Amino acid sequence: MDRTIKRRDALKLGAVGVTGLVVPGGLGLNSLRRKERPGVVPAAFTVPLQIPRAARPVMRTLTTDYYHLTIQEAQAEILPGVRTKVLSYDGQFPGPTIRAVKGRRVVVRQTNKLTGEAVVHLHGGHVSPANDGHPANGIVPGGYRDYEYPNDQPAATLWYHDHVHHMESENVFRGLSGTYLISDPAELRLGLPNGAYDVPIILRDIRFDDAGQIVYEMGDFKYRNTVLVNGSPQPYFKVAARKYRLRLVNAANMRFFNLSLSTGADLTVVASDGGLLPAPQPVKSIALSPAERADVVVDFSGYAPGTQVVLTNAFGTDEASRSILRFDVGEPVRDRSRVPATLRRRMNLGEPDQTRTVSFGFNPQNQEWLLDGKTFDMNRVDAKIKRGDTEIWQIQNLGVSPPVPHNMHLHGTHFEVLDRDGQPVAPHETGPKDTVFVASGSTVRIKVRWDTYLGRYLYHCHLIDHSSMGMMAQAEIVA
Ligand SMILES: [Cu+2]
Repeated sequence: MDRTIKRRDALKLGAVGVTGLVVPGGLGLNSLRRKERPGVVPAAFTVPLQIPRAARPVMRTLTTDYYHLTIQEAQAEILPGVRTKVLSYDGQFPGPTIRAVKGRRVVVRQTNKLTGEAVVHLHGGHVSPANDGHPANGIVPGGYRDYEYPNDQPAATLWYHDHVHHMESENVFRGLSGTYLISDPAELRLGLPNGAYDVPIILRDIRFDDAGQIVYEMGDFKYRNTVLVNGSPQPYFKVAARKYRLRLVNAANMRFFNLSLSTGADLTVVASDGGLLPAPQPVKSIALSPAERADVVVDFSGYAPGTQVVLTNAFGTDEASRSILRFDVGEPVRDRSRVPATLRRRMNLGEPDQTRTVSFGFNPQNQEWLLDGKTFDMNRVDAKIKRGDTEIWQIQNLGVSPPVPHNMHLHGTHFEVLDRDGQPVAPHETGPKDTVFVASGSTVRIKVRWDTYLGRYLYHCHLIDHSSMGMMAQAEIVA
């Protein structure tokens, strides 16, 4: 505990202007909220950004990389000097990064050493239903399951996480998620920043008790007040004065982020959930709902060594959740990377064969979150879809008061977002997506096709506490 300080003191330190970003009146606001921020949190930007280690294959053949991961309890040092009990893949918080290459199969043996069931979903993976982490296929305590991932899809930032029904939100909150990155030769040829300059930035929030242990409460969006970046609160990241590819992953259960650079410089979006956009899109800010990803290129070459650039979150509720990561710019280094004007061909799913409407709702009598008026039943098929058919989905958030946002995640495919309430969508939503934000009272139209496997895939709200409570359904892909 000696290297940690109480939040109260952290606020004082913040107020003396370490970041230069403390807003007038901010302290007063934080004082009011102090009771909602239990636990011990270090002063801003005192811990280095952790880069989750890459998983090492246990065996490589001509066609396949084999991994063994263990789902287990572990102790993680999230707050300096504090051992926090987490759930983990291989003892890592967040889980190890799996690096796959298009066309090379990956097989992950997941051994469950927890006392309850576990099941692993590769979010954004085009995998068969048997390997998709359906909650019907749980791994019993002491058991294992081999997940086969063909990686027959374009380069993309995916992530894997738990999907046990009713437990997924708690399991993910306690640590069961990690990134899974697919690269491919076409993407490598583009010359985007690579290697040490290609960095996952995994964002989430967490709630601690006074002893620095995780507190999970279903549906709690109020007290999960500590934002973590790659598992640390408000880290700093020493960067060279050159371009970086930052793979932004919203791995939070319920929290939305709206990200910008404190200097007002552009974030150049190059990819979304399912991989590259047709063309790079410079933006001043990027909003990500839970489970959405966006890869951005940030160019630090214009800053003098010693410059501090903060990744800010306009949706933060206090200084610590608004200033979430600081880049400390170092010396310039040779940078041969580039961002070409064209990245890939635009998705073309053709003319739609049919239109389907799905709706997010709520039953105030029993407080149930509903998809199409129903709570999830894994023995029920909610949508029969012909393989190869192109469908338009009109996804409605029917709205409640006060308004609650949702988002839609489809398993087993990627889709094109057509419009939101008839309006064009944000630049990062113009690429292949697997999760899309649907504001209260809003309708989003997407175009989608499942064209590979037959069988059952989930679709659900990815405010994962909502899906845990039943805001989930399943499609059956039929011949
Ligand atoms: Cu929801």
